[in-house]
Amino acid sequence: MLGKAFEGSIDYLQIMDENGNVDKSLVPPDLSDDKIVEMYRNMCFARTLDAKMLSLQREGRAATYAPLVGEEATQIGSAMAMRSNDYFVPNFRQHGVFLVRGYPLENFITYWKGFEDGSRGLKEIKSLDVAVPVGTQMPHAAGLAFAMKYKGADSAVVSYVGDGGTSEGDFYEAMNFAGVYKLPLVIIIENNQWAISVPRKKQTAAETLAQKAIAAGIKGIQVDGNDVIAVYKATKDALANAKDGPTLIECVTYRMSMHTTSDDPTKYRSEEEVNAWKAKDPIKRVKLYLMGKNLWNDELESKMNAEHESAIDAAVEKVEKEFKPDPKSMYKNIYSFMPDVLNNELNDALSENFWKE
Ligand SMILES: Cc1ncc(C[n+]2csc(CCOP(=O)(O)OP(=O)(O)O)c2C)c(N)n1
Ligand SMILES: [Mg+2]
Repeated sequence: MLGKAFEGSIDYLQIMDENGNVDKSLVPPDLSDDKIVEMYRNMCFARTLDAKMLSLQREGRAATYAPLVGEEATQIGSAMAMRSNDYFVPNFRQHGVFLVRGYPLENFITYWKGFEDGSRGLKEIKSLDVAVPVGTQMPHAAGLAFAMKYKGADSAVVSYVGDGGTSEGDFYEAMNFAGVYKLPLVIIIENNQWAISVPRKKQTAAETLAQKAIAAGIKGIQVDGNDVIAVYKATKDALANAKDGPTLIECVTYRMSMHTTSDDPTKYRSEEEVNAWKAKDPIKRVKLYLMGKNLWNDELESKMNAEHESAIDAAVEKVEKEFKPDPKSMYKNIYSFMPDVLNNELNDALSENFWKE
C-alpha cells in the first residue's frame, strides 16, 4: 500500500504591510501604540548608530563592521519580545538586539573598534559573545537552553543565525538536539537573502528556511522580517511556548548594505533588486502607521534624530578619550589559563619592546 507518512505546512505572518496598514486582529494585546513608538525609536537609533559605525570605519576609527541597515524590524521586534530573564545568543550582526537589551553604547563602540574589552558587560545583559564563525553559536545556544531546562529556570534562549548559517551542520545539530529534549530555544533566522555573495537560493532547494523545523519536529513559522509587529508577535508566541519546546522563526528581510566593510555588493547584485527591497523598508512603514495616527510628526523626528546623534557622538568621544587599550589583553581572553605557547609569545613581544609600555 502507498499511504502518506507525513504532511506539513508552514504559516506566513505579516501584520503591518509596506504602507503601514495593520491587521488589528493579529496585533498582540500588550502592544500599545506607545510601545510601537518605542519600537520606532529603537529602529531609528539602530540605523543611526549603524551609519556612524560605517563612517568611523571609513575614517580608520573602527574595525571591520557588519551593517544591520534593513534588518531593524527583525532585530528590534524580537529583542522587544524577550523577557529580562531570557538569554540572547548572537552571530555578528544583531547590534539592534544588543541596544534593546541595554548593552552600554560605550562597550558596543569599544568592541567594534576592535577591542575585546568591549565584551565586558555581556553577563549583565544575559548575552553570549559575538560569534563570527558561521553557525558555531547554535550548539552553544542549545547547550544553554539545555542548562535552563536542567535547572528548571524560568528562562528561554533566543538565538540568531543567518540564511547562510542554516546550511551549517551546527544549525541542524542544535535544532535537532533542542527538538529531542524539548528545550526552551527560539531560533531566529535572519534571512537577509545573502551570505556575502551567495544568494539565498544557493543555500537550499527548500522553498522556505522555516520548513527545516518540520524535519526537527519543532514549531516553525515564516514571518515578514521587515514587519516589526509580526516579528514581535512570533517571538512572543515562541517564548510563551518555550517551556514545551523550541520554535524556528524565519524572518524574511534584506541586507540593504554591504556584508561587512570589506565587501562591495555592487559586484554581485543588481540595483533593481536593492531598490525593490527599499520599498519594503522596515522603518518607513512604522512611520507611516504612526503619522497616520497622529502619533508622529516631522518635529518629533528631528528632535529624536538630534538626540540619537548626540548620544552616539558623546559615547564615541568618551571611548576615544578614556579607553586605553592594553595590547597584552589580546592574550588573556582566549583560555581560562595562559598556555605556554601564548605565554612565550607574550614574553617575546615584551622582551623585543614590541609595545611601548
Ligand atoms: C565557518 C565559517 N565559514 C565562513 C566564514 C566567512 N563568513 C563570514 S560571514 C559569512 C556569511 C554569513 O551569511 P549569513 O549566515 O547569511 O549571515 P549574514 O552575514 O548575511 O548576516 C561567511 C561565509 C566564517 N566566518 N565562518
Ligand atoms: Mg544572510
